Amino acid sequence: MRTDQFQSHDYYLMDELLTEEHKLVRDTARAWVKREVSPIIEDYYEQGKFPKQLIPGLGEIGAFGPYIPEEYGGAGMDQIAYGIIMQELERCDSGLRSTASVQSSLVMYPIYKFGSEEQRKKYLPKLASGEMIGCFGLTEPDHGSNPGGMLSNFKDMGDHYLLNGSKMWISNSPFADIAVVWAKNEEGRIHGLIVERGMEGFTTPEIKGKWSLRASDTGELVFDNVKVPKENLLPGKSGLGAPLMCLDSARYGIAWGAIGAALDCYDSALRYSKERQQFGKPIAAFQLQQKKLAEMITEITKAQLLTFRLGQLREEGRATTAQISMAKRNNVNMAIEIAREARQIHGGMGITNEYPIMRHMMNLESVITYEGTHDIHLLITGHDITGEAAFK
Ligand code: TGC
Ligand code: FAD
Repeated sequence: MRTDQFQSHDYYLMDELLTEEHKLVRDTARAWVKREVSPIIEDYYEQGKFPKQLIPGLGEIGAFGPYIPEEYGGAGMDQIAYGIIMQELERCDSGLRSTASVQSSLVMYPIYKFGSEEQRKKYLPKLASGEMIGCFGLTEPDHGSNPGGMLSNFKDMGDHYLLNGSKMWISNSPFADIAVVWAKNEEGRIHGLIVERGMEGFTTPEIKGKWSLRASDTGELVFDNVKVPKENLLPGKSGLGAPLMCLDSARYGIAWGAIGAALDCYDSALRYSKERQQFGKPIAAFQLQQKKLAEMITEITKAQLLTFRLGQLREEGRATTAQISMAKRNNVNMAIEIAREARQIHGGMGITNEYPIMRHMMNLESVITYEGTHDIHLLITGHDITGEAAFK
């Protein structure tokens, strides 16, 4: 069992920008992660399972719907607090952060933003506590980066909707109680529907054989003439813009989360470089290793500044999709590069599960692909600065 020796790094004194509440949220989340998750994460990663016993604890630290108002069971916190929690979770494992991101930004957010009052009251408090787990179905086998081309569809049958189609690569689908599913109506307009486990014709096969995000369960959603009650349609918004708004929120959380993974790799590499002796001195004394470490902390610090400002803009309702894309793309790429360098600093030990490096590195290969690939986010920036969309 690995002892979690993590100590955070704050080169530009970012702590001074945080409120007392932010610090409390961070310290609570960090202590919980160290106590409950770090001792078991390697084991669950090897088994390829999400540790479901952590779900109530995630609810207790406010990781499910941190910014959802308290009247619906959320924690009523601000966007910076949301980001801080995502950072603390992903500092331990991207799969842990994934579960909180999906529940908060891809399930609770659309129900809160586009749901009816009855839907909010029925689902949000249970999702906030973890009594109920949700998943988000946008991607399909043949429509990943291009979700607008989706084939999943529903027909109005008078007293219910009839849903057909399938979704692929869905985080938490194998055990989720509900799925927020995006499908087209007879006019080809995209709507969100809440599909509940147990509805006839609805299955959630697990995807096996992942080398990445192994401590997170991923699966499909299959709809074979599923009768969905009419009151399960999200009435507040239709069109591709609705799921893309949810992605803005989740991508923002990932931008923070990736800093957590990078900090963990840097922290481990710094400690190892001071302890490991070669040629009669610590490897930290060699210029080549110092270059790696100095560049790591520089990139982490730049990402911290970028992301904190993004959080302020988001809190003011001014962050654009393109700004969020820039942060998600930059930070995940930064984290993956740092994981690779940290792996080298650890030498042979870096490939073992005594250190978290390879696990972070493999996780980040999913994070750089989901919620919009590295290339798609570059194209979003390109579109924003030139006015020319190069997707099609
Ligand atoms: P495009 O023509 O640009 O837009 C379609 C309509 O949507 C509107 N819109 C937005 N509205 C609100 N908020 C936003 N952020 C919006 N972005 C766009 C837009 O104005 C338009 O409206 P209208 O009225 O004109 O129809 O759409 P496009 O088809 O060209 O696609 C653009 C593109 C490629 C950028 C987009 O589709 C995209 O982002 N693709 C990547 C797909 C993706 O990120 N999938 C993620 C799936 S979920 C996931 O990965 C969860 S992992 C979770 C985990 O475990 O953490
Ligand atoms: P593709 O879209 O087929 O892309 C393949 C390659 O082509 C990429 O490099 C891409 O950048 C490139 N490409 C595509 N289009 C263009 C273009 N126009 N110009 C240039 N290059 C292009 N989805 C959900 O809905 N819910 C979830 O909970 C969820 N969880 C996930 C969990 C995991 C572990 C993973 C791996 C994925 C998850 N996804 C989820 C799906 C994820 O969002 C998609 O994998 C992602 O959007 C990319 O789609 P794709 O895999 O089909 O790749």
